[in-house]
Amino acid sequence: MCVTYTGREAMSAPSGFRHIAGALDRKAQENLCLEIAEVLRSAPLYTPTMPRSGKPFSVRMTNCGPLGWVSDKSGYRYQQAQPVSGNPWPPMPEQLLGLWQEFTGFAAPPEACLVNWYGPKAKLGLHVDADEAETQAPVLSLSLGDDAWFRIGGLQRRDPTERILLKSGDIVVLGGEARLAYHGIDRIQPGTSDLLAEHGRFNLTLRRVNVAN
Ligand code: MD3
Ligand code: FE
Repeated sequence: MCVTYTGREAMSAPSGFRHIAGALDRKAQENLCLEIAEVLRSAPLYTPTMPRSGKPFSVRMTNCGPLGWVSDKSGYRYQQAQPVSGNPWPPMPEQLLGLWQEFTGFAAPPEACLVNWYGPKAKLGLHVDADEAETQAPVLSLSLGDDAWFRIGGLQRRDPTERILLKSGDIVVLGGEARLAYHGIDRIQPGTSDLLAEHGRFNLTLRRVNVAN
């Protein structure tokens, strides 16, 4: 862990965590919104359910790219087919492939882009992303729409956490130790952005799933 001093308090963030505030300008954000609208036409948002309990997530999801992350009563996994229609996921927009290259520098392209939609009341509990065989590749996250309080801790659930406000156009790159850190979204702040027609937030996470060779 590396300790960084912000002037007011010492924060202990896992190494390999990069927050690039304002990475995308307004025009780039608007272009991405159009691309997401296109993805949603062939892969509508669905409500995932928790393994075993079958309890619905408050976050709605879809994916683009060759693989998509899904969750239902039988568990979490990546798959080529959409869970509702059985169709393949739509292709990943070029703009996203460019951002992956620019911000991660990872040679192999991402295989999955998970699109999370947060309505005004949605949240995502503290969890670790551990469904990818490829753990050397970073994860790239991109926020669009309303501000969100993101929480990140350490490798253990009991480790101390800190809160970071993610705004529209921000990118977070998780590599190294941070790749396996506990994290989640406490809540969004409805109405803090006018990018989207409705109150809410999109988060896109780009991931390499299989080990590149
Ligand atoms: C830290 N998404 O999809 S993005 C997820 O805003 C997820 O929708 C949140 O957690 C969201 O799994 C947070 C930032 C993020 C993404 C992946 C991470 C942080 C991460 C992977 C490891 C550690
Ligand atoms: Fe996650």
